[in-house]
Amino acid sequence: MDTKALREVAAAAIISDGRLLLAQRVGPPELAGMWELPGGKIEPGETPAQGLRRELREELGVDTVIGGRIGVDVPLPDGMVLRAYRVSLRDGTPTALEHSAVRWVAAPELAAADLVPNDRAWLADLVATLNAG
Ligand code: 523
Repeated sequence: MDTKALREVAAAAIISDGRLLLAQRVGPPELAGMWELPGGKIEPGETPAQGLRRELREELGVDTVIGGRIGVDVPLPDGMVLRAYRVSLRDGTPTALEHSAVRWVAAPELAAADLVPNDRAWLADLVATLNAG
């Protein structure tokens, strides 16, 4: 039996001025061109917050503050789990260093966006958070 903890992929709901940051994936082919909450795999020895801050520095060139969870756990293949966190910007302007583009969306544009399938699980929670803000 596999006794290892679930490997986590953490994703960032970066919210600023009532808008959410979306990033456009470059791959794999079935996800290329679709929009996601940026993030990535947490490495062994990292807390989710440490790993997500590292990913956001690498992918967007920003310094961030990682907050609480938003939305459900999304099971991924290979025993991984995808989790979203509320994130605020501390320093820098998000830049697409590893994505093809980034954009800020308010609730109506988010609802209409071509999101990667996994991230659609968080849509209602994200829209509610934006509308509350
Ligand atoms: N997702 C996903 N949504 C989402 C993220 C950040 C990731 O569905 N918002 C999925 C896509 C992959 C897996 O989680 O199946 C890992 O994400 P990836 O490829 O962005 O993680 P990285 O950047 O750590 O991956 P490698 O550098 O390729 O190891």
